[in-house]
This record gives sequence, C-alpha cells and structure tokens, in this order.
Amino acid sequence: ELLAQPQINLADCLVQRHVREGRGARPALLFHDSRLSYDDLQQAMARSANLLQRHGVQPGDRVLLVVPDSPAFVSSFYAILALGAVAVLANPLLPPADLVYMAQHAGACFAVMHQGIGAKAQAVGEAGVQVLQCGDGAGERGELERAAAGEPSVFPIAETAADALAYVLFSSGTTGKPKAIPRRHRDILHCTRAFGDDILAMDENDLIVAVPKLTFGYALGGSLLFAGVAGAAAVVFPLRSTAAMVAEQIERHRPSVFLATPRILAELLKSPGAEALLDSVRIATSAGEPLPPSVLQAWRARLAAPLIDGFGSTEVGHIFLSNSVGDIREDSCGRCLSEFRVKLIGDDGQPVSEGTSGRMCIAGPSVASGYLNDPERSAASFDGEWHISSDLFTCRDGAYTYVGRADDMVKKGCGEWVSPYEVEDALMKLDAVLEVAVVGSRTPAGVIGLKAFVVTTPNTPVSEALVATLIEHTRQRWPDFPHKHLDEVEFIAELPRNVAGKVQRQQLRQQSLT
Ligand code: 3SK
Repeated sequence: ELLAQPQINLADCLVQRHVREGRGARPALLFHDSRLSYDDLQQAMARSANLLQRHGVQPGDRVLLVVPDSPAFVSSFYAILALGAVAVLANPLLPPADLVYMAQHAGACFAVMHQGIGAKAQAVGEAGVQVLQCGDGAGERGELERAAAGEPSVFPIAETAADALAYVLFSSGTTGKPKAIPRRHRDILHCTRAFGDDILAMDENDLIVAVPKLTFGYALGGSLLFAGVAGAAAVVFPLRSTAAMVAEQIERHRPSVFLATPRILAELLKSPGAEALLDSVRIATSAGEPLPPSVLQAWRARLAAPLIDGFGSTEVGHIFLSNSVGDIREDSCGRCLSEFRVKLIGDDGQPVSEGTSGRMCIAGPSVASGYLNDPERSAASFDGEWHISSDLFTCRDGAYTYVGRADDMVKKGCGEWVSPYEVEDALMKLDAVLEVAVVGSRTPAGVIGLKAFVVTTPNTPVSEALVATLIEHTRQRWPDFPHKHLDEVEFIAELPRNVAGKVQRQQLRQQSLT
C-alpha cells in the first residue's frame, strides 16, 4: 500500500517501482509508432535527472515544463520529481506573456521547453529563467536529448515527504490570472484509489487514451498518473485534440480506457462507424464539462461499454463525484467518491435542503489548502479543510446534478433562473447541432434573453429557417416555461475554448450583453 509510507516520490512509485518489481519490460507510453517500456522510461528519466542536476537544479527548485504531450514531457516531468524538485506545468499553446507570468508566479528558476516554441523560450529566458530546449524524446532530438544521451541511466531518486510539493497546475478561471494549484506527492494516490480503482478498476493490462492534454489535471491524473500507479500504459499525442485526431489515436492503439470530454464524444457519436471505432473500450469517462444527457443516450444506443460521467477539479486533484458501473444516471454526475466528503451551501453559508441548489464544498485528503502565492483568492475559496467551489449542484438521494457555475446562470423573465446546460442539452438532440453554448444576452428590447451560439454539423446550411427551428424546439420542449425559450441564435465556426478545452462562456457573455 503506497499511501502507508511517510516518504513518497511519484518518480519512484509510478516508474522505478515497476522496474524494481520486474515489470520493466511492460509498456508505459505509446507515442505515434514509438513504444516506451517502464525500463525505457526509467532510463530516460534518470538521464534527464542527471542532466538537470548538472545544470544546478536542486531539491525544492521549481522547474517550468512547457512541452507538448510526448515522451520528453513525461521523462522530464518524472526527472524533475526524481530530483525532489517541483514541476510547474504550462500548456505550450499559451502566449509568451502567460508563460512568463506562470514562471514568475511559481518562482521557477529553470525551464524545460520544446524547441518548436523558440520565441516563447526566448521570452521565458529573458525573464531570468534558465531554459533547456528539448525535442519530443522519441524521433526528434533537441538540446536536452543530445546532452542527456551521455548521462548515466541510473539516478538515486530523492526521498521526499509524502506531503512535499510535487507539481503545480494552473487552472484558468473565468476572470483574472490563472490560479496556481499545488499538488503533493501523495495527492494523486488518493485520487487513484477513489476513481482509478473504485470506479475504473484499472489494472496493468489497461491502455488509456485521453482527450485533454497532460497540463490539464483530468488527463495528467487519469491517463499518465493512474497508469503509473497500476503499471498500465498511456497513449500520448501532441497538439490540441480534435475528434479526427482522437479517432486516429483510438484506431491505432485500441485503448481499453477512454477518458473523454462531452464535445469529442458528441462529435464521435455523430459520425458513422463509432461502434467499430470504440469497440476496444471497456470503460469510458466524461468530465471537464457537463455531459448532456443526449450524448449519454447516443452512447448507450450504440455501445455496450459503460460511459461514466464524473465531476472533478484541479483543487481536489481529480474526480470526486462520479457515476459508477451499474449506477449510471442521465441527470446526474453521480455520488461522492470514497476519499471525499461534500456539502452544498447556500448564500448564508449553511447547508441547503435536499433538491435546492447550493455551492459545492469538498473535503478530503487530496484537497489543496489554498492557491500558491495567492492569499486573497485562497481566502475566498478555502475554509479549513473545505474547498468552496463556485459550482452549483442539487442533490437527491445522494446523487448530485450540476446546475452551473454561479456566474453561468441566467435570470430571465419574471426573475426565474435558467441553467444554460438544460437548454444546450435540448438543442444537442437536433441533428443540425454539433456544439452549442447558451448564455444570457441583451435582447433588442433591452431585457435579458437567452442566446445560443451554435456550431452546425458538417453540410448543414445555416439559414433563418434553422434559427426558427431551434427557437421553436425550445418552445415545444417547455411550453409552460417561457424563461427557457431561446431568444436569439448565432452560428459560429467554433466555440471559444481555453487551452484546457473548456468553453469560455465569459467571452460569449461579454459579446452578448453589450
Ligand atoms: O474538470 C476539471 O476541471 C478536472 C480537473 C482536474 C481533474 C479532473 C477534472 C475533471
């Protein structure tokens, strides 16, 4: 039992342990046509750790890691941890100013950055951070791979306290600078127990494909780290995931576990051949955004494997509410998982009654106690053992239903609240709709209305008739609730998303309310 130890280093538990215990030849990482075993990964990690140590990286130092998902990302991540240093993960798609902010905010003195983002590396370097550039760690060699090739392939992994800081993830809120969330070595082991073991029943035979990228906690935890705990294999691929790219990875690697997002699921399920494409999957998950019931219905109509909707956050470490095999509900993201406790509170800070919406508060062993170097925002979101989120839920019989972020709700008509997700789900049932986001808008009469930003399915012509069909659909769906009727529709080529792939409703709201 890994959690029984007072000293835990993830580089040991998730990589070196498998080599030590005779599982070194098993696959750890799949990247295009490359296959890295746990032996290969341990050696790449050790070489990089030796190299970083020679460059002066010390235990406790913060090292910015800005590398697309690849063997180089993974071996550098574990090398930083092996040194007892702290990996500060940043998405390579972010602009230079954001990367400089992240490096400075986290106090990074060193950075490993992909050589393909030279201008960004220059900006980080000019901010006083020592930068080492890498390739992809497979076919493409950079400065890091060339120098590391001469380093020993063994490294004495630092003995770190289970509570020591291991890595920092940034969570982009709707406003302000991204928040830095500290993660300790032991945190992900609790999350693995709650979700990887209890819900996914992962073991060393699993092969995981995840839609989001490794700088997002859902994928970092659910693919790379859960795989490391189980001795299973994770597929990694660079760039922002499109449905076509995900389909290609699934076709090539035939995963048993598919960590998905609603958007990619909806797209895959609207294309013919989804059954054949996904027939290796024994369990799929949906998280990152609310799963529209229509997408779950489409999945169930075509696939026998369970699709499990869950809800998590970077502050908690991973998923803390989830459906489970044998208990899958269309109107709920499930029950509180074994490691956690949750409560819903109202504006007065008191628990709300059953069926009333309230702010989700979470306590448990992997819950952060605050944001890094941010006392003000920490005070607003943490209270003792509780993380007070801005997510609103209702609870019935122990199952939680997502209502929206406190700032996503729209008050319309005679002051009645509408959850945009309910209206989006109704619209997603139409064949013409590929993606949709609903926000509050200012109507020509100057009152608050509901506006849908719609991405249509390929080959669907946009027209006034389609606008009328969408509006009429909401009227027919809720004949007695005019506050849920659409007032306006705008067709757009794609929804604005942040680098983690979440829809930027704030941007759409700003556009619609001015
Ligand atoms: O959806 C999220 O924000 C999330 C973050 C970290 C881990 C898991 C999830 C679903």
